[in-house]
Amino acid sequence: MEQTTNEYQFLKTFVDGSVAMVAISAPKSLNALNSAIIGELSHYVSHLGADIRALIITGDGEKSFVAGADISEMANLTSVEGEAFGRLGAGVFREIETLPIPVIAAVNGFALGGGCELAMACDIRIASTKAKFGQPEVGLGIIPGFSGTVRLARIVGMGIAKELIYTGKVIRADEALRIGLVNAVYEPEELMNSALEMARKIAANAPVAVRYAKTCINNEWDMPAESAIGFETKYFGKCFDTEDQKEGMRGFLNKEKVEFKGRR
Ligand code: CO8
Repeated sequence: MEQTTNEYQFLKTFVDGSVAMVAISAPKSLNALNSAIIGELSHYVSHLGADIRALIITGDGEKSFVAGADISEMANLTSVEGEAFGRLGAGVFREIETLPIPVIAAVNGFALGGGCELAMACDIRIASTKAKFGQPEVGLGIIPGFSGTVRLARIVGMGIAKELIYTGKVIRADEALRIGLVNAVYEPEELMNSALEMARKIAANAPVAVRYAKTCINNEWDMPAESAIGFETKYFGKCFDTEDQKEGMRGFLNKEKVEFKGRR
């Protein structure tokens, strides 16, 4: 991927065609998230180009994805300030979760606390064999504050989420795979290529359809079945208003490879 110049202090940004990648880069703290980094991440995801069809989030360096929220910034917070810091991080993670394009977390090392929560805000998580996951907050006298208590149970189930959060234990990539926290595990040198390959595959599909699929999955999750089925049917119908649908089906019937324009 080609690195792009940017105005950020803590983000390295890359682009490869319609795939973008951002690496969080704060080497002195193993990429721990302080409010400046959270602000930069928010700015970056809200200014992605309209031509970008998939985003990869990773951590810079060999050792860490994100080692949590920055403990030195949190140490002296009051309850009001703590709530504000939680709202800041949770807000950006929700922005990521609801981006109109799929987001892949390529977890290359420590994904602890806020790092695990960042990965969980992404649509898909893949990891290197060196990755380590955990929600160690209760060992610091706090609880997960960037939506970990919300998303972990939704991803791995209530019982396992409670065990991980109450014990604060750190698990390896193979265990994360076993419990469904990550979709796949790769050797470290294969991780980024695998993320890129997955992102390119997503980017080659009809962008509006991918966006509608994400909207459906995200929104139907906690709806009653009848409403969820109705929601999907509505979006299924909307697909037939798109040029991509006409082009995709024409290509299939004529045995031609189609390049989707992402047009409604
Ligand atoms: N915050 C600040 N600095 C950190 C963090 C962090 N989360 N993690 C690592 N660092 C720093 C270390 O202090 C150290 O700095 P220095 O070199 O100045 O001493 C440097 O990074 C390197 O770390 P280590 O020397 O500890 O490296 P090791 O390889 O020995 O250990 C670990 C790596 C296991 C990752 C270890 O650093 C560690 O346990 N880090 C903390 C992990 C953690 O507890 N994360 C959760 C934080 S809490 C959180 O994320 C809550 C999210 C919700 C917030 C809600 C707000 C209200």
